[in-house]
Amino acid sequence: MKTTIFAALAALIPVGAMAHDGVGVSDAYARSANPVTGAAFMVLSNHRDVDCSLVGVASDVAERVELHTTREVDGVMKMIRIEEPIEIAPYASHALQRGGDHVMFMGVKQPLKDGDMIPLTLDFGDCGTETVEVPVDNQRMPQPAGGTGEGAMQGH
Ligand SMILES: [Cu+2]
Repeated sequence: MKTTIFAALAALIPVGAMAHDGVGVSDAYARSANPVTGAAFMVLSNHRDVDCSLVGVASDVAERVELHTTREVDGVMKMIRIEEPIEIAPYASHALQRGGDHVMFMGVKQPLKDGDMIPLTLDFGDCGTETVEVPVDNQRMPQPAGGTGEGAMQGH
């Protein structure tokens, strides 16, 4: 898997050699769940030798932007707002993926269409802030490891 390879490389390369010394964002994409709701997924890679935490997300594409996770509650997969920061260990990666943690857009101002670019700001607290452009890709299939991602997205 790409994530594993990247983590292995990151562990071998001294921090000074990296172009980036905070938290890197890769493989980002967003998709529409329905005309007013969408979600974004990506891999967060901590390039530092200290814990970094994703403490907040912001975008002007929607009225509300939240961090969510997916959990089984009474046998049903449900999306729940994350209250605690998402911690990323030194030189580790954390995937925001279907069926797991994700960025949720609620009250989307315009339906998310393929090829649209969504500006997204990720706040990593002491590890800095990253602003990325996330492409909308409604055709992309969930990762095999994403579990019940597709079902979990429905009706939210
Ligand atoms: Cu959600």
